[in-house]
Amino acid sequence: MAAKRGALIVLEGVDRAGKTTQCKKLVQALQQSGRPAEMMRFPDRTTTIGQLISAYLEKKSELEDHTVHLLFSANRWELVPVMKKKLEQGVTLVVDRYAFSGVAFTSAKPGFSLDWCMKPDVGLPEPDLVMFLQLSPTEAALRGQFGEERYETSVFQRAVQQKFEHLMKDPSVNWQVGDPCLLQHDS
Ligand code: NYM
Repeated sequence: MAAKRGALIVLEGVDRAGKTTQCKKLVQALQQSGRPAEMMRFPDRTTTIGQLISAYLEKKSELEDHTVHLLFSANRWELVPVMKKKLEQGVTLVVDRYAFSGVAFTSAKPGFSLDWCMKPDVGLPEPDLVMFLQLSPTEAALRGQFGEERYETSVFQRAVQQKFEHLMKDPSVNWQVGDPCLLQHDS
């Protein structure tokens, strides 16, 4: 008998919202409850495309804004066969960022419409659930020591947050908003 399809669960949020920690905890909790689960993350910096993206994010290279947007999308598409296979095998995928980050980050740059930004990702496997980790302004200020990567400034992150808020109005996506501070408690 074919395995029941796994669920595709995406965690989204601005930088430093705690997505990676929550993804790991969720995978652990699913596995402990006897469900096969694995974590994935985008960008996946291990592929050839991912390495181009990583160099750009680390400011070791410059890429034209449309070009890097398409590379982020291509990085998702190149992993689609793997994702589909695992989902069909019954593995639940917990994904740290997906196309929503792609749209929110690029459309926060001047001159990019949401519509244009969304087009390259049309047709990707649709998530069953997208959890948005909402960082409170107080907590964001505490975590304000951004790293060295591109996009890690308060001004840009605020613009990204607004784009996410717009995307969350789409009723065709199963958005759930969570507070990472509350979620981090084990109780
Ligand atoms: N990012 C991530 C994009 O600009 N577009 C995308 O499609 C995706 C998936 O890359 N600042 C941005 C968001 C983050 C950075 O950081 C990836 P991290 O720490 O690897 O999640």
